Amino acid sequence: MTALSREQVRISRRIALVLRHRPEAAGLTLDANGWVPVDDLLAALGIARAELDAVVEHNDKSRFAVARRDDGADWIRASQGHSRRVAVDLDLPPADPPAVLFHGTPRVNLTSIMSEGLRSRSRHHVHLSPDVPTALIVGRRRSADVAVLRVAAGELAAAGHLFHRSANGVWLTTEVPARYLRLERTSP
Ligand code: HQG
Repeated sequence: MTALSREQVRISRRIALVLRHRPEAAGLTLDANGWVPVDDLLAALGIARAELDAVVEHNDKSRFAVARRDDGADWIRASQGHSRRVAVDLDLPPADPPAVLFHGTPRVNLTSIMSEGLRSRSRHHVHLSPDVPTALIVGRRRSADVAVLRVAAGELAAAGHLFHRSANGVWLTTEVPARYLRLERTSP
C-alpha cells in the first residue's frame, strides 16, 4: 500500500466529511445504512472516478467501502466514524471482542474519562483499537501527549454490552464505564 499524496489526503478528508458528518452540505442523502451512489459523490465533489479509486485503495485505514449493486451501480460509504447527527445504521452484526482492546486519547482527558468512562460524544460509538500502536496513532491525531487505556472488552461483553467490528477493524461500542478501564501507558 502506497501512502496518499497530499492532494489525495485532502480529497479523503472531504469524502470523510460528506460521508460521516455533513452529507447535506454536498447535496447528498445517505441511505439508511450510510451508502450513496459513487457517481453522485463524484458529481457533488467534482472529482474523477480514478481519483476516488486511488483514495479508497491507498487509504491507510480503509475508511471507505465500495460495493456494487445488482443493477451494476457502485455505492460507497464510510466504514465507521459517523456523527450522531447523521442517522446511519451500519447494520453490523454483533461481534465477540477480544479480551482486551485499547483506546488512545490526549492525556488531558484522563481525569474525566477515569471518572465518567468513555463516552461516544458526537459520534455513534466509542472507537476502540485492537492494539497499542493503533491506539497511539488515534490519540496523536489530537495531541502529542497521549494516554493509552486498556479496555476489559471481554468483561464488558460478558456484562451485556454489544460490540461491533467495522469493515476496517475498528471496534465499536456505545460506552465504556470507568471500571473497565486501566491506564496502559502514556506517550509524549
Ligand atoms: C474523548 C478516527 C473526556 C475520546 C480514529 C476522544 C477513530 C472523553 C474524544 C475515530 C471522554 C472523541 C474516532 C470523557 C471520550 N471525558 N474525553 N468521558 N470520553 N473522550 O474523534 O476515538 O482517522 O470522536 O478519548 O482513528 O478519537 O477519522 O473519537 O479523544 O477510529 O478515520 O473524546 O476517528 O478515524 O474524539 O476517534 P473522536 P476517537 P479517522
